[in-house]
Amino acid sequence: MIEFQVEGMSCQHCVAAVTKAIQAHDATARVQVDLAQGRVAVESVQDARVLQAAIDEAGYTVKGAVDGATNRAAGNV
Ligand SMILES: [Cu+2]
Repeated sequence: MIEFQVEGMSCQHCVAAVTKAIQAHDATARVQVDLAQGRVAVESVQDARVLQAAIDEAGYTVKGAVDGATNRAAGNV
């Protein structure tokens, strides 16, 4: 799992926009947004840089990314 620190998200519309942007690159991605913390947790087989670019393209600013403890997302299911 990857956690992004994202600036500019303020409402459920933003949550939906970010989720859609990520799922456009990986339809099976699991996205959890914490509006109060400005955090987007993503479980995806997609590369972190691609996910970051997707969030960026949606109009939000990625301030940082933290790779989760175990990177199960990288393995084949
Ligand atoms: Cu919004």
